[in-house]
Amino acid sequence: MSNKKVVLITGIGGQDGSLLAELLLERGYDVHGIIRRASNFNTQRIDHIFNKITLHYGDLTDMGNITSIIANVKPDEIYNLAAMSHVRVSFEMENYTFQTNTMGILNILQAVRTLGLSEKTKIYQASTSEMYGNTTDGSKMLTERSEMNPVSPYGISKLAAHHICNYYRDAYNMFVVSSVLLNHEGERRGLTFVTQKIAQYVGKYSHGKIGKPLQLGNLNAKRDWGYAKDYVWGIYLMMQYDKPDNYLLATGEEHSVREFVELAFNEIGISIEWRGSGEDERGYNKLTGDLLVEVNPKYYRPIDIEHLIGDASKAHKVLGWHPKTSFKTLVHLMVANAITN
Ligand code: NAP
Ligand code: G4F
Repeated sequence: MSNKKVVLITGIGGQDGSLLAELLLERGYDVHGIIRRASNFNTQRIDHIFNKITLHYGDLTDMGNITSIIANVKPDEIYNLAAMSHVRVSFEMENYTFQTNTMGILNILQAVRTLGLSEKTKIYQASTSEMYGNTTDGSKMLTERSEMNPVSPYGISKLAAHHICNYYRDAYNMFVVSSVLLNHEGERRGLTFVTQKIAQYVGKYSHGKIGKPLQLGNLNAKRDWGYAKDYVWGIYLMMQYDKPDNYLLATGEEHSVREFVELAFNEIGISIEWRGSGEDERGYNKLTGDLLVEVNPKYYRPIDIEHLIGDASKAHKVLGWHPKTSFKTLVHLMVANAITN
């Protein structure tokens, strides 16, 4: 029998799941992951490690399927990274968002408990700053203890999941960690999240692929944007600590969508000049006057969160976790990747 620790990662094909799979392979784990059946290949982010991991077809909403995977794999650690993770889409897919994000973790917890694995299997849940809602104007740093008033189906589904995790840890004495992650991005970020959308546009523009101007929604929104690799390291540390607890990971800085646009175009030597306001705001190349960015209300949300900024002191103190990548470096890495790929 192998001494390797066995891990099961849901959402292994996603941004964080693929980064975590690499990290755990490096640390000698036997890595298993759950992917969904799709009519096209959906393993681009894990193709380079395909032969080193074991994949299982599954869906968080399918209790029988999840239970049988856990029964077969008998993992030492489960990282639940699968989610309907797009906030705007959650307004259009409310029911499915709850089925995946809330019932999904409940299915995992119930499976572990009923299979008699409660003492063996540690469980990680990816919670989110969307759980806070509009509770700060940016002058107050969010912590693990801040008030939570989510304003999106996504945020509500994740807050319910967070409470389910707390309840399982307290009621059944299980090793369950639920951590609040502020936005984290990188080269593998999904194409419809704002940072990657901007980086990809700038990458194409640098190659002369000039179509219509970049279409964006709320330019004023501010986020605490970190680098996904740093966050995945923090997630790993939480699961290695001797007792389960909830931690918040953040950089402690917030920047607006508008600032992200400016820095991203700066990477290819373009300065942006903004003219107009609200739906009529536009971003021009300061030197040539070319129109580069337009506001398109199609990308507005029924309710948006204007500020998200977090204080990760607890993770610093207890786990020794610090984000290593600055905002400027993050933008640089994403644009450089978009230019080369
Ligand atoms: P992501 O790139 O969107 O990856 C999510 C993964 O979940 C994808 O592989 C997706 O599969 C899979 N998935 C979706 N629905 C599923 C279902 N019903 N059953 C099984 N798998 C399903 O997300 P991420 O950015 O890596 O985020 C990882 C986790 O952290 C998520 O839970 C997210 O909500 C949470 N989080 C992320 C951030 C952030 O800024 N990135 C911040 C806070 C919390 P397909 O590839 O087939 O779509
Ligand atoms: O990139 P976003 O879609 O990320 P959002 O909504 O903050 O959610 C991400 O972070 C959460 C943590 O806080 C995660 F839990 C969640 O899974 C996801 O990873 O939007 C960021 C901001 C929003 O205010 C949005 O209104 O950018 C604004 N925005 C402006 N124009 C846009 C666009 N967002 C998107 N996706 N597309 C736009 O064109």
